[in-house]
Amino acid sequence: MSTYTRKLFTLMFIREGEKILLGYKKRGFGQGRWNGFGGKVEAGETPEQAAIRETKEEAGVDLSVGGVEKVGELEFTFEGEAVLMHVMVYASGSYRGTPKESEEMRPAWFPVSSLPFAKMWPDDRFWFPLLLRGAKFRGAFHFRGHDEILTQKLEEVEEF
Ligand code: N91
Repeated sequence: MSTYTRKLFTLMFIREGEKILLGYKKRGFGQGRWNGFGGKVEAGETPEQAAIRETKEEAGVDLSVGGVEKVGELEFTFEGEAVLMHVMVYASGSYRGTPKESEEMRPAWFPVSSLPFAKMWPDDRFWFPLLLRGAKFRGAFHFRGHDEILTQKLEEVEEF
């Protein structure tokens, strides 16, 4: 039986042609890394609503019109910690507004052929290729600290 406390989070990736929008995390968990936009799912919110809200708060971009698609589910655990981060991953190809810096994130577009993996979470190298080719995926990564992956699982899935 698992002794983890499961907490629900979201990550959002906005793609425009051969570019993808990432945010440089200026503070808090994941500081100094390029991330998708997202955070905790609050009480009374669906994960999709949370993903749209967090993207507006962190990058100033409105995704409420064009629609978003769930593309992945990831679980992250950390040695010695009791929380399991259950992350719903979304993608969107249409947005309103111009990405702008917030207190938390500095957004920037990256060519999909040249992502800043050296300044991203180490698991990104494994599941990003699936995201970029439009596949759906499920994965689990167990970390020592924030830099070392101890165990990992990743599979492509047909549907959610
Ligand atoms: O946001 C991105 C691109 N990746 C990401 C990977 C992670 N691995 C562990 N955690 C907590 C992550 C958060 C974001």
